Amino acid sequence: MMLTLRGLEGFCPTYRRLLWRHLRKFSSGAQKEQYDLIVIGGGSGGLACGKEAADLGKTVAVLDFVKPTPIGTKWDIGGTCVNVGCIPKKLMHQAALLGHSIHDARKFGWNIPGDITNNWEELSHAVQMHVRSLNWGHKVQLNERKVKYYNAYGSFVDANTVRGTKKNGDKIYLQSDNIVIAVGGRPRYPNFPGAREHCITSDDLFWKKKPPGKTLVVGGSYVGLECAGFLHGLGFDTTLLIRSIPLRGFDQQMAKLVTDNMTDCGMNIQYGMIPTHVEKLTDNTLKVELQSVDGTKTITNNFDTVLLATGRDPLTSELNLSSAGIETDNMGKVIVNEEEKTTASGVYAIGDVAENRPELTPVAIKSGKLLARRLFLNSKELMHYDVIPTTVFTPLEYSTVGLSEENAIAQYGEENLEIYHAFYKPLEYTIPERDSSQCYIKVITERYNEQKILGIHLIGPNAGEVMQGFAVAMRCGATYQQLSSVVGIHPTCAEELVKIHITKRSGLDPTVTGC
Ligand code: FAD
Ligand code: NA7
Repeated sequence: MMLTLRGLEGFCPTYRRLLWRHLRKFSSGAQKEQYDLIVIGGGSGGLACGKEAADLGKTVAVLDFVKPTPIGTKWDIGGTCVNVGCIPKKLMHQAALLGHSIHDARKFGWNIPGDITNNWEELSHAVQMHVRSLNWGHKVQLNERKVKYYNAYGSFVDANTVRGTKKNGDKIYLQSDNIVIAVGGRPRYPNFPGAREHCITSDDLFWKKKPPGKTLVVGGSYVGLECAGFLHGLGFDTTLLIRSIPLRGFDQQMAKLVTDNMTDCGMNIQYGMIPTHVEKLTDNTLKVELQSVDGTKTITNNFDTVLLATGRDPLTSELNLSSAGIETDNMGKVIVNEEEKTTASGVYAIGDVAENRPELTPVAIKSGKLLARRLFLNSKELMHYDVIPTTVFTPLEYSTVGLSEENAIAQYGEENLEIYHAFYKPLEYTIPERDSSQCYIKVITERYNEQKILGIHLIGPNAGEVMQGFAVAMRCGATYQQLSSVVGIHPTCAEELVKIHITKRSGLDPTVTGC
């Protein structure tokens, strides 16, 4: 029998809803657990949303399930950031930076004997141990809040019912008036022979027990650049393949400086080439056929590892979204409004799986928390998806908040902008005689009135640490006058931002000299 709310007309609305819930629970043979909130996906966004709702006294169930990669890598609760994203990536970036620092240390008088080499087995083991401690921490936090955690794959039965499938095939049925989709995404494999069989992605790299050796990294976006950056920094022979432009969507002047720096550090970057065939040889090395994008040139080269960083797909195809009336865009991302509502009443989507959202952990977390407060605390606060700072953790970090120069010109017109810029030399680069050619800052402002700041860009050591505070200022609507009225902290790289005064329009040399 198909049970509908309409079938209970005649009862008062409150009683009708209670009765409906009660009848639904027993209407299909399987027992259905009732919750105030069901979250599908225990990553950055889903966990934040679920924990916040539980802190507000609500009953919450979280389903999280990781399907292994084609070569069998799998991990535990916490999602992309914890297991195969931000956390292991930043730790490996730090390991690579330490290698540089040890070289510098000699110039600063430290007596460091012998060759400096990194032990991949030790590094990856340490990283994996830390990740496991975070997995454990998430489980403890859910337990403390009495959030019911299911290691089960969720899919929709209808807009109020989720079916969870456990590893052994057992099914559970959960019901709620509030369901949050927070399933994130996974790496996309290009369609050439050998891609799935012989190549790895960022989902495998951090869990790799053996050193990657001579590595080909495919993809010019930040995942590709960051992985290539730390692999090269750890001492692996690394080639980076960029099909068209680096860091699409980011300010292209900054992107070029980032890749120039990588080339200056000795990395081999090849532009306009794509892999077309990967074959495993008897000695376990990979024979890779590379072709120019225009198809005129083909070369082959052998590598120990091929890492694909060619984009990510949202994990929506197996959620049975149509049964609940939830619509997606042509990339499979869930269509949402500013309240994170999907096209189905009572169903929401947050994080990487939602359309038009910056794919960043703090974005997923904040939108999850705010959603829980709107659902269960009568809050009206919406997530702001503009002025979101982010950092590309390449060997020389690039951090940014606000508009790129290209987008500022498109939105405001070049004649209405003032662009301040400066090349600078970090003090810590002087004694080790490090090249600072790519240490550069750019502040984009309105040209007239109070000169509201529209975008800040910084390439240099610890750029991410520097940018966070400037992002607060931008969020508060800071102007150029306010920026330049601030006294710097000397001697730092951050002070160069408050001292910035040379405009691109002036044509003056933007090289900072002396204090
Ligand atoms: P996720 O964290 O991906 O969580 C989704 C969870 O749902 C996963 O555990 C998944 O297995 C599970 N799941 C999927 N389908 C189902 C289902 N049907 N049933 C049950 N469970 C399911 N962001 C930053 O801010 N800073 C960084 O430095 C950074 N570095 C990154 C580096 C790399 C290599 C990558 C790949 C990403 C990086 N990101 C970074 C992006 C960041 O990891 C994501 O934006 C963030 O994890 C998105 O969170 P989410 O909750 O939307 O999804
Ligand atoms: P992105 O941002 O989608 O970028 C994918 C990159 O891979 C981009 O440089 C593409 O080049 C390149 N690409 C795509 N397909 C191919 C093939 N077939 N061959 C060679 N190169 C290719 O993906 P990321 O994985 O770096 O990051 C995705 C998100 O994950 C990101 O927003 C983070 O939040 C985490 P193109 O520019 O299209 O020429």
